[in-house]
Amino acid sequence: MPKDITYKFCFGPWNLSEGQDPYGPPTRPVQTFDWKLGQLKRLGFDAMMFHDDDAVPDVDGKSDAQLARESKELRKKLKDAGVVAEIVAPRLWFDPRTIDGGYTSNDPKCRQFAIRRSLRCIDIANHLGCNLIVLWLAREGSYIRESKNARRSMDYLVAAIDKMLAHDKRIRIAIEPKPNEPMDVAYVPTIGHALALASLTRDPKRVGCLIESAHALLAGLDPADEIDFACSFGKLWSLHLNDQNGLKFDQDKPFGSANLRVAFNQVLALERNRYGARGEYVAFDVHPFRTTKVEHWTAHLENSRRTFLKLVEKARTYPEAQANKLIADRNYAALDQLVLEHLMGR
Ligand code: XUL
Ligand code: MN
Repeated sequence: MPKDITYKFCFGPWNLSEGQDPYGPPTRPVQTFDWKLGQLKRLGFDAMMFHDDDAVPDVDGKSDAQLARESKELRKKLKDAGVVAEIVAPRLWFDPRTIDGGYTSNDPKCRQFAIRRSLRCIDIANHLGCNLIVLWLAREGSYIRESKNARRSMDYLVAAIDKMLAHDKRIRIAIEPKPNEPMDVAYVPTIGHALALASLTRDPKRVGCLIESAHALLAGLDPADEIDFACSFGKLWSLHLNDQNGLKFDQDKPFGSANLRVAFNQVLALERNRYGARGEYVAFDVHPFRTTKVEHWTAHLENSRRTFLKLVEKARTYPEAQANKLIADRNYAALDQLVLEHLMGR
């Protein structure tokens, strides 16, 4: 295993959430952006990830000049805090015009809105000095299969990405697939789908992906295999580590919380692919449990990073020679136990 990557860490303002769920209101008081940035700095994280309206609230109500001014102010605030913006993602799932999807809405005016909003997201990223745009395709799918045309939707997705690529020759786009929630069935559920879609765009070199552990698990996949698959194509440009207990709602649990071995295998995969060597960040898309008290508000982030770093140590001390001997002997029962005992320690 290479032992030289020093990982850089990241989270977004939404990862210090207030505890609301579809069945109940917030359980912690709303906090300002400045407080969240202060926490990120206090915890010693390196970067912050943004939705366009995390960076500039009420994007649609603002002129281009206002957008430029506010994002430059934010850039200065980040610079003063010694923090960079890792990614910016258009939030295409809150506005009434995205009820039936953004790029794949059946209404042409709504599709135009989604594209216009994405181009403005790119402008914000530019003002922040960031060239990586993330597309979580939240409502690009259907609740009722017959309500949308999946074949036409692929053309709409390619056309929208092509417009973004043409808008700015320096940006790169990382697609973050998720198989369901909020949709019944999403059009881009896995990394294979994301990379196949990338190949249809005008500049496939600039379209890659972001893997979220929970999203892969919801698709019934092992996130470590998704990491190896994406890295075989040189396409893993960002990462949302977290955890998920089975096929439920998107739980965004702390990394390793539900299945330490699955977490370990993700770290092994990151190490063997030298993730981070080209400046990529490890982001934790994790949420505090709803029951979390104000004084423990950042524990899920600190714990995720702590678990990650402990698993890096486990990856770097993994008895590979011993494992290889067992593999050569097809003694997978012993290999299984070797992994468990390595994880449990002495
Ligand atoms: C949703 C999700 C989002 C994206 C950013 O499941 O993971 O927070 O990461 O839009
Ligand atoms: Mn995510």
